[in-house]
Amino acid sequence: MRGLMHMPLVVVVLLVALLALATGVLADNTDQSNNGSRYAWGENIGWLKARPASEAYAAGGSGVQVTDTDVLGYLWGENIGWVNLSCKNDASCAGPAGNWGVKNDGAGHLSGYAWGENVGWINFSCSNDGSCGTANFGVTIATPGPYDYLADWGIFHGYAWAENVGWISFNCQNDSTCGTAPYQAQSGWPNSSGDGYTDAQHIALSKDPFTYCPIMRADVNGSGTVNIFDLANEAQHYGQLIPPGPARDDQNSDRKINIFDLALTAQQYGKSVTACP
Ligand SMILES: [Ca+2]
Ligand SMILES: [Ca+2]
Ligand SMILES: [Ca+2]
Repeated sequence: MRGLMHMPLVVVVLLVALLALATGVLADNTDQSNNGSRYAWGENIGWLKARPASEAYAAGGSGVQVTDTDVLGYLWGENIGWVNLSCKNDASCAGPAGNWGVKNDGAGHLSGYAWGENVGWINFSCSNDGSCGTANFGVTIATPGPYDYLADWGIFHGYAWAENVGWISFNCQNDSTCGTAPYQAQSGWPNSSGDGYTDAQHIALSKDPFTYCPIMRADVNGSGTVNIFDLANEAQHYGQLIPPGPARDDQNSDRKINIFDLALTAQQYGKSVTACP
């Protein structure tokens, strides 16, 4: 204890937090492009970070990990310390606080509560307490739509409400600050590898959801094989911008469908996604 007393407070706090984390769920899938998409902004508390700078994008971190059913891991608040997103992090769901945490309905609509060690409960959806009639808020995660870029999947939108410190915004689009202070948070979920097959699809095929597979990318109709139907799909939208062309056809993500996309798909011709790692 004497040694502890001589440490700066911040070091002690970090050590305690690390000890807590050591017993918890350690994995995150935030900011897969490593472009800084890992921030939320609290109007009264400043920045919250969804993946620590010291950690790589991979299983094994303390940051935010989204699954089909839960949002796990921790946010780190520069001014408020750790925000625990689920009782599952430290296997405390059978404890007196019950089975609390931020939940995912599988379509990116979040609900439930997080717990800030210094700020109390943080509400991720007005549906939690039936208050949507008076203040319609919540946090969502973008999921695949016909014209949505793969690069846009997993981006957080909307607000959470912290009972003691007010609104927490997960995207600069919420408050029109993208021009001056751009920020967002992006999860790898539902497509941690960025290839167009969701994590759930990888897992159903016993494939690694963190590994980009060019065969999956080229299988634009999701049939499991790259063949003439995928090329025909692209040819049907040849020359189109996105939208109205479907983003899934755009192999090189340059927002138009042309010969380069057909060529990339042709490179995988005849292959099955069973060949993916
Ligand atoms: Ca994927
Ligand atoms: Ca196909
Ligand atoms: Ca293209």
